Amino acid sequence: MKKIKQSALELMELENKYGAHNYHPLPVVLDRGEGVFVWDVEGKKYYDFLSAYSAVNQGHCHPKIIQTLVEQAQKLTLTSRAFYNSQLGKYEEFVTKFFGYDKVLPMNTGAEAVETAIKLCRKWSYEKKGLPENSAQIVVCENNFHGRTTTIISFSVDTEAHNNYGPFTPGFIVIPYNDAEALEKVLNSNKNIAGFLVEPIQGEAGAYVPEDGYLKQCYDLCRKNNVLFIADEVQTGIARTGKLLACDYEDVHPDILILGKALSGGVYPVSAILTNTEIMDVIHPGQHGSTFGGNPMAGAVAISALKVISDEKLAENAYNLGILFRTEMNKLCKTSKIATSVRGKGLLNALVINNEGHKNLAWDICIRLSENGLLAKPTHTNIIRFAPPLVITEYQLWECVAIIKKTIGEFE
Ligand code: IF1
Repeated sequence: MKKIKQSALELMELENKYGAHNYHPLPVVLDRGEGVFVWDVEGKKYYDFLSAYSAVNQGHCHPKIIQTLVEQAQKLTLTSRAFYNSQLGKYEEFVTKFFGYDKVLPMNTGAEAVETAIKLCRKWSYEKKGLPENSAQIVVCENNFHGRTTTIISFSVDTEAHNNYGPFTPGFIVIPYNDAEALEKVLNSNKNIAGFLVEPIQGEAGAYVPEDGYLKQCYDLCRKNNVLFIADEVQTGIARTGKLLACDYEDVHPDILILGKALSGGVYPVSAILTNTEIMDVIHPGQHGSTFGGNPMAGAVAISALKVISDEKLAENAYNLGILFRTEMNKLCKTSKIATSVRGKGLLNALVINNEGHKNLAWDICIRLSENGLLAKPTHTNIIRFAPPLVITEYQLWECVAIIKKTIGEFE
């Protein structure tokens, strides 16, 4: 067992005593980050294989993004949308051209962007598609994760996220993920469907990758039925899966694209939805908004964060190193009794742990990984997600593969 110094213990105790217990963190207290590394309060250095749940794709404290943040912070931070500001229009032009859409609606957190997509989809369905008032249904998938608001958790099948938060928001139909036939069936039997909301890869479910062609099939079914295809790329977007968007693998251009997390490089909460003019224009002044959404800090930072993605070719790096990572993990799984399989795309990967007879094995492995200098977090008790910042080099990745193999070996 690693000895935890008093200063770290005190800091953990403060969180335990004064903070809500809505998380169960690994016992490390982080103090500093740079690129793929973070340091704890005792100065121990770790590879960060969580990347703040894929928010710091550009690496911790990327100098260009931080420079933008600091310069903008010294100039103007928040105006509200009661006035124009000198950054927003430039950002809106940049982000729409970057992703190939007509228009953007800026928000702050991922959940808010999902909420925005739901509201826009519903409004579009009444005003353009012509559904009867309050009849709109949005189809979602089992084991989805789209955020924590009351409406979003209304259609979560995760009991932890859902139970005892009712009454819930109606208007959602849950179908199995990775099952285009299920979508076809529901579209054929229900004429009040406005949209299909889907994660191109299910993140929280443990980097669950659907079959090739699934997204395209769903997209085509949506087209055929005049239903909006809404992609939640909050976690999969911004180069994480080896392409700018995970939907790019199937040449699918979602009707509504939802982004968050790495849109700011993880330095500031910036989220957005992107869509075409015909859909976006159903929202008029006063009908949706946010005090912070579209603020000048967010705009400046997001331009900088997206430039880093393309300038440093992070999608290509994630693509190539993802292949290397899964190849090495597959080799590990062949010889290991503990590591059973690896899945994922780009640098969003998950290792499945055989925890029969040792329920907390994945957690214990993560503790040992941290002692060995690599931070990762278990999900669903037997899955370890591995998602380093995309600035990781091949040399560094080999070092991390060695740490993972050595650590698993310690449990065999
Ligand atoms: C937490 C998971 C990751 C997301 C997708 C929207 C949001 C998220 C696809 C909401 C957020 C998070 C939030 C974080 C844990 C986390 C997570 F394990 F729960 F699933 F990343 F893997 N759409 N994902 O993944 O974005 O409002 O948080 O900005 O603790 O809730 P947000």
